[in-house]
Amino acid sequence: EDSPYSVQSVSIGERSSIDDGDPVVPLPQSNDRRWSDTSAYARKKVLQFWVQLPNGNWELGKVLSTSGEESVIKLPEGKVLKVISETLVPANPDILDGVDDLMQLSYLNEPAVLYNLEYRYNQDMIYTKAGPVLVAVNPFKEVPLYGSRNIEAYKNRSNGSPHVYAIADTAIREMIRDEVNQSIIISGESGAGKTETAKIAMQYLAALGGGSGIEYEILKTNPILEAFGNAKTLRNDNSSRFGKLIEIHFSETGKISGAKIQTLVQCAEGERSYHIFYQLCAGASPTLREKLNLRSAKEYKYLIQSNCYSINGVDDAELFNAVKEALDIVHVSKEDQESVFAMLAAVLWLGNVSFNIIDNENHVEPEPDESLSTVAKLMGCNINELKLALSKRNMRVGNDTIVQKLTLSQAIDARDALAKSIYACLFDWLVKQINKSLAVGKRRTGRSISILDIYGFESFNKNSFEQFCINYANERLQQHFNRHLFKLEQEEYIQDGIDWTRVDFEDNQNCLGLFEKKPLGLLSLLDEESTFPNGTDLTLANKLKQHLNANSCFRGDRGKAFTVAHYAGEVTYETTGFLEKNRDLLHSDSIQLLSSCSSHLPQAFASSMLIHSEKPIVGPLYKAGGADSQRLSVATKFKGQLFQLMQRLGNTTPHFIRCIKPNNVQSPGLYEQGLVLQQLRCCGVLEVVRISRSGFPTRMSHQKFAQRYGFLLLESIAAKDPLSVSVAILHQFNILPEMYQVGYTKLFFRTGQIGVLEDTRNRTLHGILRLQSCFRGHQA
Ligand code: AD9
Ligand code: MG
Repeated sequence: EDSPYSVQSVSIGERSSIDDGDPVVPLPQSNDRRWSDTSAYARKKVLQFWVQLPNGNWELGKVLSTSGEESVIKLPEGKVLKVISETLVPANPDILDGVDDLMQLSYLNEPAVLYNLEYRYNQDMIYTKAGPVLVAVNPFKEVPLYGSRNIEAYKNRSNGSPHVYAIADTAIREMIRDEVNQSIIISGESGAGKTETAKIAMQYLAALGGGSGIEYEILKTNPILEAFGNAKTLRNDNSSRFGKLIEIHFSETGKISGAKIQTLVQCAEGERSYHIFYQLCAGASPTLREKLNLRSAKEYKYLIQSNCYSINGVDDAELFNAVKEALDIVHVSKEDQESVFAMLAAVLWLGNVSFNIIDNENHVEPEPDESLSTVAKLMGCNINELKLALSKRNMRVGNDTIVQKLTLSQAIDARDALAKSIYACLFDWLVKQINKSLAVGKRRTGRSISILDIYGFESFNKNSFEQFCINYANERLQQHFNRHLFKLEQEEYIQDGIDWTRVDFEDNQNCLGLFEKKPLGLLSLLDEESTFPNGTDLTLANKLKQHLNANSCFRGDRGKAFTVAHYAGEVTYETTGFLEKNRDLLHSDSIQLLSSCSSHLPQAFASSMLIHSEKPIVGPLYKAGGADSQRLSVATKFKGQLFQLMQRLGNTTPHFIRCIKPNNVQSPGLYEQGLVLQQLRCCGVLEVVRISRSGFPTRMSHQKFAQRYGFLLLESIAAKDPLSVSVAILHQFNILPEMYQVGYTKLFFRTGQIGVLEDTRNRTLHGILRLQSCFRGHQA
């Protein structure tokens, strides 16, 4: 699709008169012809139009005159320009400024949507509905939309404006009404506000389902997971480096009974390392410092690489105390907490281990200094075994084992791989402890609401393995979104015999196939190449090109690059580093070292690393307890976790929230049209509004409808079958024929229709209840 920003040249003259015969500079053709309301017919009726300026932004203009194919347009500041009439996009009347739901717009086009969101954003109304989807624009400042009073207002439905609270409220109600598990799926770019949105949703659920105290524990998982899983990046000071699904369980009485967290493996590191390292260095007590031989952050090589020790407005020492308190609350014992901190210190000290070259083949041994001895002490291992693990490698050749000395770069890799694995295991271990503490009690109903906070689609100038994984995950989620909103929608209409002109929608099955097909898909080929000792980034690229060129979503590029046509646009990946990042570089010697440690955490880590699996082996084979244990490639592990996630989401009713980042500088009050538009397109918001509005998004079975509203009938009708009752209700309430359709089994309504009925029903019910209590009062 062409970018709307490929506008070449438009002259905007500051002129008082318009008839001086300047040559007309042609604007490019409108790039988006999907909007029916850009038709010539629509154009005739409107007074105001959107005009695209050379910088890509849209401005509102009035038509002064039209001759032939061209129109003369006046912009707000009196500027006048000539454009090709066809490129004008009709604007909505002023009374539609800032509507709650984009579906209410008479003219539904990109500039109208952009303008509506901006209009609301400028008044701190950061939430807007796009049909069934909630759009949230990051305010980058505190907005007065949260807290107990607002929660109360959504709970008793006195506030009807779009909000995360409203979504959470609907989820709870539907969970109870339909007895179906729900999910709230939050997506968006880095820094768009997903994690904050997830917390806001959790707050609402905790407020409504609270009482047992477990909700407090659940909320306290946030500071822990953020300390250990988030880092400062260029795009977000508090960027989640992992994806998470938190499943909140409810009891029969609608109270929270427990929760379960599932994480999606951690992605690339940030500009600064994980927050917890800085927090530990800044906040540890003198006793703890001495125990861990702890120094200031500036003395650790892993932390000085970025030269960024603090974050504006963040007090690391204070946060450290908050993390400790949160760990208390989720029942991680003081001893375990100390072990956790010891592991963190061990990772930091490992980074300071240096190597000396001992022969002329560049083989090395670790320097026997304070770093090395501190690591050994913290992990509880023998210093000589640590030395060996960092300088030698046992290789199995047939039935023999040979010992290979490591060169400097191999030793550094081994050291860093060990540090990374310890950290990754520590994170997983913590999640496991938290899950134990939150374990769903016996009174479980099996009903739950899951909140998914996952990194959004990424497309940069240079895209690597991390973007490859992230975008693959998003492709899966998009399919979930599509399936739910479009496919199911259509199928349901057709099944129920509703007159429904088929709407085409993009299915991304082909792109998913490109990733997942066996044996000739991106993931399989990547794993295969990763097992070849001689595989390189170039051989990988060539292999992909050789096998995948037939797929229309794939294109081999020059050198080591390839392009995938994702649902959100094309992304070109550089295979540089793919194999290395996909292989698990941890040596069996390092795992053996961990299992030999006297501290219990390293031992637990060692056994968790040895996964018994049928999956393809990448990296060396390990012997443990007599059985061959295999370690998975990063991509395979990722895919496995993703499938687990999707499986959990599969049986839930989803609610979607799309977070939008209005600028790249994390500043309040700055709304960049181009940036917003690109995100709206990436997450399919525009498409979904168009399709939802054209259909009948609300539906109810005849039976349910008759049951729910039948008592409102003023006159009793002869036939008592649900269909007849339903039709009688529709007539009584004067619902216009174009606002509903009667299917074989269900009624289908246009947006907003059922609201009227619900209101009447609630009013009537309240009336009855009041009468009853009056009556009882009299009796007494
Ligand atoms: V990433 O993919 O994990 O890098 P997120 O999770 O999408 O990203 P996050 O929720 O961390 O972004 O939001 C980034 C920052 O935006 C926060 O630290 C807040 O400063 C700011 N933010 C986001 N949402 C809100 C909000 N509703 N109110 C106020 C907000 N500030
Ligand atoms: Mg986040």
